[in-house]
Amino acid sequence: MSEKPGRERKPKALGIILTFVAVAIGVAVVAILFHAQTYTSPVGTQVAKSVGTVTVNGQTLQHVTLAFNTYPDASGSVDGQAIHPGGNPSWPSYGPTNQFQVPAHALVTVTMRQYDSGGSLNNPWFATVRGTVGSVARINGRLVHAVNPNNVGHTFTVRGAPGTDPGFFVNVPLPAVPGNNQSDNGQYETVIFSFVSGSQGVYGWNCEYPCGTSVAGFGGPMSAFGYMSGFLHVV
Ligand SMILES: [Cu+2]
Repeated sequence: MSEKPGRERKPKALGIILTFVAVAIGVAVVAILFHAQTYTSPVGTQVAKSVGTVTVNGQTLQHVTLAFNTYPDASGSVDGQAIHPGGNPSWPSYGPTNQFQVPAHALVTVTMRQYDSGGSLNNPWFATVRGTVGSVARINGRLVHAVNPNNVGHTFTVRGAPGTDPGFFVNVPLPAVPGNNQSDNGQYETVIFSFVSGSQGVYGWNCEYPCGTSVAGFGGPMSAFGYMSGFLHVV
């Protein structure tokens, strides 16, 4: 009689240990999968270059510049190295980084080269330039208020994180270059625009053109951090 409880206790203890091991493995797998989602560009955060001061609507502001591109693949162009080392080279991507830093309440002039092809926006609302100085962008030398909603490669769309400058919003549609999606034909559209940065805080930016896979074009590069999304740090 006295042996029986002992025999029962052993399998029970083993079961508890196995349960712990299974849970630990599960947690580790989830942690590894989440870690694989993190992305840091080989060049880190691009800190805007100061180029002096400028007067905007009668106010003297610090003037800074940023320069980045959109590519039909993630295998260009940080000194010839992949923007996403070990990532999905066939996915379209912003580059060379997805993290930008600008001063608060400064004029930020962005110069972009858009190398990707594209198609139709889900919502033509994003074909209009919004939140830039004069609500315009200079595309291949021409000032425009909007682009053809059926010929968009990507958009650069910025809003504050919850609680950060809720009135801040910038949307710049980037016209597509001719050619097949995901193939770099070397052609690009030059897109230049300026906006006045908001108050200090973290802002998120993303693309609103369905350039991804599955989920109506909003999966893959559209949902994996770092290809079509990132942060604007206003300091
Ligand atoms: Cu995109």
